[in-house]
This record gives sequence, structure tokens and C-alpha cells, in this order.
Amino acid sequence: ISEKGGLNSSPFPRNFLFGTASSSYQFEGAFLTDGKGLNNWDNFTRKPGNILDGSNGDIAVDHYHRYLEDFDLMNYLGVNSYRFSISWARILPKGRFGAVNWAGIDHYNKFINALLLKGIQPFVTLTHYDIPLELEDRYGAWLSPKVQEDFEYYADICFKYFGDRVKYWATFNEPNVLVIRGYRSGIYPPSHCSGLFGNCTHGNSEREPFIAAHNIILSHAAAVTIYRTKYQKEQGGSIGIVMNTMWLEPLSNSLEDKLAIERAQAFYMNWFLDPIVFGKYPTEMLEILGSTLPVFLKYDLARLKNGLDFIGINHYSSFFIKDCFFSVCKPGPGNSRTEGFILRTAEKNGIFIGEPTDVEWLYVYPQGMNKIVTYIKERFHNIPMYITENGLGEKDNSNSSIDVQLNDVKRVKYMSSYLDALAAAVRKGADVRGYFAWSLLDNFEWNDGYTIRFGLHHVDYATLNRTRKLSATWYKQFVAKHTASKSSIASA
Ligand code: GBH
Repeated sequence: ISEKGGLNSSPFPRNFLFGTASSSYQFEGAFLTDGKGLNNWDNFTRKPGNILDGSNGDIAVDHYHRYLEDFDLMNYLGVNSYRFSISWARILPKGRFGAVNWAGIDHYNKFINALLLKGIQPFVTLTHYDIPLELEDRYGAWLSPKVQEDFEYYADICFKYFGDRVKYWATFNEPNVLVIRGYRSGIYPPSHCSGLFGNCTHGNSEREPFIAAHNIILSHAAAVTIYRTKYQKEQGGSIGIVMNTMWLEPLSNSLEDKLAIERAQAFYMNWFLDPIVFGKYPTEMLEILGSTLPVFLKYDLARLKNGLDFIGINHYSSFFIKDCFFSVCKPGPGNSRTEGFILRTAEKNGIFIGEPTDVEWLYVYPQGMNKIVTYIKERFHNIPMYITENGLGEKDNSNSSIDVQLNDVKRVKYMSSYLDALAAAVRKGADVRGYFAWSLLDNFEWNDGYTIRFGLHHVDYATLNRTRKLSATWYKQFVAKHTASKSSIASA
């Protein structure tokens, strides 16, 4: 029996990773436990007005203490991997400027061992937005080149102590979102605004997002270099980065709008991926930004190129793009020099690109998954890809009956349609090696606090009890269907 033959054969390759995703600040809680240092989000959530419901991640879903219970939920789902992030401030409460917190190392050792005992592979993100507060206070975090040394030091420790068992490493989660929200719109720490954006009082240079991005790119290169020179041969893992992605359609058939698509992808995603893979910023950015963009030194370039074993793709939504370079548009999201003179909109002639959802930036457009994967495949020469996040958020509906809360039909439809579209890309030859649903549990949704729920399991925030939603049952069946044929081949 050939792998692709047979009626119930799956388009997803053998060894495909199916899992769920999470992050330390959104899940762990235990914000002062076992010597953890304060991080930028511990600080940011304390300032009134930053989080919609005034909440924070002090307790979150208490994953720090309840991980065994949560691994049981994963076991029930039948998944073979789990994407989570390590809390930097648990390992290094004061970054390089203090000692290693052995209780933190201990925690993740137990955590990883327990996971492996269940037959679930760890897929680890080194930083998912959270960074020791010390580094922000001392030198402004990502704005200083000093952060490169700190990140390298931290990554080295993680590879050294966990790399014997962790075979998948992502350096950063969505650095594009981090710099845009942290240094342009100011809605993530350290709350710097630039140009037309936000009403925060500090940070005012339109260069800041580009400086922060530059330091992140070089921090990534430093970590990859350490991994490749000191660990990879012996440990045999792979290392990549996770980007937020949007599929973008031209608003009209005009040549200008079509060109604007490429510009928009350059200023959002290829901003990071091009330097890491090709060793240079996208042409579209160089042309418009000129000297606003930092320059890579010879030394940097040597470490940068081919600095990825895989690309992690977080994909949720699609948008239309209108050109504002050749034509004059009103001010709006995207239309400024530092954003590449585009206008991003979800509707065309009053019709949305896909069904709107409870989440203001999320429209259901499953074809976008097929298209973005195919786009990345072509641009980056079919580098291995993992869908590191995909999922649907719904407004908290605690007022409804529990039956209604657990009957998340919309999430099932969303996931099944996006997975179908992913399968189509795989059939056309995209080297996709895994899919992680965001998320195992309802959790702390950044600025939205606990008002938006992304979980396959419902969390009652009063008791922290987890209850399976319809989507968990559906995902279990989906995973079983797409892995069963392979185990039967293996045993044949
Ligand atoms: C992911 O972010 C996060 O990795 C995860 O922690 C989060 O819980 C999950 O999705 C659900 O939100 O601001 O210009 O980048 C995705 C967050 C926010 C990314 C909105 C795209 C819109 C455009 N998304 N953002 S921009």
C-alpha cells in the first residue's frame, strides 16, 4: 500500500506534527513562584488602561502547577506535539545581570520529561513577547544592540539544559507583531508610539520599530549560530522563527494594487524573513525607507544567511490591500511611509473578505491558508514550514448556559476549513510538517484580557476547571483520521 494511496489516506506526510500551542505569559501564572523575575508583561498589565478587563497573567490558567492535568487533555486529543514557550525571567530573573534560577531550569526539566512520557514532542519558543523587565529598565530591551548578547546567553542555556530532549526550537514568536505593537502603535510593552499612532507619551521616533526589528534579527542570528556551532550536530534538532502572517488580496485589478501586495508583505513579513534567509531587507523597504533602515555589517551578514531550518507560520486572517504610493489615500492603517504606503481593509464594496468574527482583526477566509503557505513556499524555496498557530477567538459568553459555551460550532467550522485549505497546499507540494491549534485552553488574550476565548477547552476562571468543548472532540477525530493510516502502514 503506497502512502498516498487508499481511500482514507491523509494528505499530511508521515511524522506530521499535530498539536496545540500556548505561551508562558498567557498560560503559566505563578508569576512570583520559585524565583521567577518580573517580566515586561508583569509590569505592563499593572498599568491601568492597558488591559480591557483590568486583568493580568499573575494566575492565568495556572499551567505552571496544572501541566500534568493539561498533558492528559493533550493525550486525550491524541496529539504528538506541544508548542509552548519558556519564560525567560524564570530562567534568568535579571537576564545576564544576575544568576541562573535553577528552580526554573528544574521546572522545565520536569515539564519536558512529563510531556515526553506521554509521547508528546516539545516544540519550544524561546520568547513569546515576554522578556525580563531588567533588560527593559537597563537598556530599553530591543532598542539596544546589547539585547543580542542577552538573548544569545539565554538561548545557550536553554539549548544546553533542554536540547537533549527538545528537537524543535523557535527563537521568536511573531517579532513583526512585537515591534509594530511595542514600538509603533504602543499597545504592547514598552508602549512606544511613533508617527501617527497611538496617544502614548513616550517613544517618538519613526525609526524605533526598525531598530528593534534589526536587533531581533541579529539576536535570532546569534542564537542560531550558537545552536549550529555548539549543539545541533550532537542534539540533532532544528531551529526556526515564528512569524505572524496575513494573506493579502489586491482591492482592485489595477497594477498599482497588485504591486502594493508585495510591498505590504515586505513591510510586514519579509522584513524579517528576507534578512534571515537572503541576508538583506526586501527591496521595497530599501527603496522607500532608505537610511531609516539600519544596515547589516559584514560580520552580521556572515551569520545571517540561511539562518533558518524552518519557518513557523501563525495564520488566522486575510485582508485587502489598496495602493497609496501611486495614488493618494486618506490616512488609515498602513498608509504611511514606515508602513509602505498601503491601506489595509477587510472589505471591498461593502463585502467582507470572509465572515467577520468576535475578534476585530479576524475574518474567516480559509483559502488564505493555502495561499500564504504557497507564497512562502515559492519565495523561500520550499523551506520546511510548520503552522505554529491557527484558531478562532470568541467573546466570553459566561452568561449563557454551559452547554452553549461548550458548543463551539464556529471554531470547528473554522479549523476544518483552514485544515482543508492547508491540505490543498500540501497536495501541491508545500513542505508543511506540522499544525498547532491555538489553543489548548482559553487563556489570557493580551490586551483583551480574559474577554476573548481561543480554547479547545473552556476554562472557568473562578475555579480554573477545564472542560472540553466540541472543537476538542472534533480535533481528536481529525487527528486520529490523519494519523491512523500511517500507524496501520507502520504495523503492516
Ligand atoms: C497570536 O497573535 C499570538 O501569537 C498569540 O499569543 C495570541 O494569543 C493569538 O495569536 C490570538 O490572538 O497588529 O499590525 O500585526 C496574533 C495577533 C493581532 C496578529 C492582530 C495580527 C493584526 C495586525 N494578531 N494583528 S498588526
